Amino acid sequence: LRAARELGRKAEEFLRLYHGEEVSAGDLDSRLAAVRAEIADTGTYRHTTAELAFGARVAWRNSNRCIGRLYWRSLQVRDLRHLTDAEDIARECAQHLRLATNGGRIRPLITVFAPDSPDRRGPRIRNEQLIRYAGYRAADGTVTGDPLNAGLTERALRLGWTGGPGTAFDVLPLIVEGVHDKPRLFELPQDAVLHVPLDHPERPWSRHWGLRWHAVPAISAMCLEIGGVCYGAAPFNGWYMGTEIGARNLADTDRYDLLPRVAKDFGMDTGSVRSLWKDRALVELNRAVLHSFDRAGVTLADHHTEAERFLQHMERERRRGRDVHAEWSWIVPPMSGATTGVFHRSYDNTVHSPGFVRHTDGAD
Ligand code: HEM
Ligand code: NRG
Repeated sequence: LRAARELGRKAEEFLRLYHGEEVSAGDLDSRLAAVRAEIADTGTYRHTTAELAFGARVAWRNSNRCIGRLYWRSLQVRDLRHLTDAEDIARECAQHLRLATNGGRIRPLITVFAPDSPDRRGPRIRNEQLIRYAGYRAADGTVTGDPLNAGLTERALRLGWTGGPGTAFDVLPLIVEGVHDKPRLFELPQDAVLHVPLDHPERPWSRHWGLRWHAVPAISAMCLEIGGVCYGAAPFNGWYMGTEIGARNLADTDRYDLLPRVAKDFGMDTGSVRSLWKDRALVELNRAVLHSFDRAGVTLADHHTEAERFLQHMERERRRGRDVHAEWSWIVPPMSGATTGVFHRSYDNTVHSPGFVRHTDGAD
């Protein structure tokens, strides 16, 4: 009963927000009465398609860690709430990737599967992102591939995955829990995953290095919470900002750790940190990422442009009478921070609903 009261309160708060912002929403009082009756009757309530789309877009708008929020209104929403089975979900995750990739012109997109309800947990996707590169840990502790995903890789192997070809960029299968199922494995069809081969504009890396990254970052293990309803399987994507790949995924010492190799390729003096070889290698690696995505015709933001857009977003929201909340340490890019405008100010990090939240259940 307390849970139902709490849900009713959250539903009302969301519906007031929706009807306050969208003139096309119709009569608030009659909708509130219908939702209250539905909660009393069933313990939960169903969003309309329009409420779901608005809720998902505002969840993006409320993502304090996201620098890419200028285009929050343009998020495309696929309403697949009728799907609860692992197999259907895996198939539609692949289709999500095809639609989002769009031949390289990346489209911001979210696919929403069945929500949790009071009597049963909804489906879950256990991969942090739809596309993740395997990290195979050897007996001596060294990892082939992405060390970040070593745990997920072990989990897939325990579930019966026979492993990929053993490159540093093998795509992991999806681990999906349907409503009635134990976790099941599904390989992503090759045509659903676009990879961008990485090359440096002045060095012939592509000939020997075999570096690549995937075109679409699709976060798949966060819960979309709208008006007290939790959509635990709701993968979403925008496009990459170059530094995510060049200054973190490929550069962090506990990820692909490529800075020493890049520095050597350029003949930099790696004997002393005071040569700033790490900083110089970072710039070259990030130039390679921007160059390669441009050459492949795949959407990718640079951190200077995306930071400008974020400040534009803050200004536009202010004019609409809304505050933008943000988390400084996530908004400021991981290289050249103070060369971007987002560095030189502070932000209110208050969390709002609708939003994307991290599950605590069954991560491994
Ligand atoms: C985080 C950029 C679209 C929701 C981030 C981060 C960046 C970013 C750079 C920080 C990631 C990190 O440091 O690991 C962008 C860009 C987009 C975009 C360039 C292009 C359109 C979206 C969309 C959504 C979204 C469409 C949701 C509908 C989030 C969330 C986080 C985040 C929830 C925090 C993730 C976490 O806590 O791990 N974004 N984003 N973003 N973004 Fe965006
Ligand atoms: N840093 C992570 C991805 C986090 C989300 N970034 C985005 N999201 N751009 C990585 O894989 O490097 N998005 O929805 O576009």
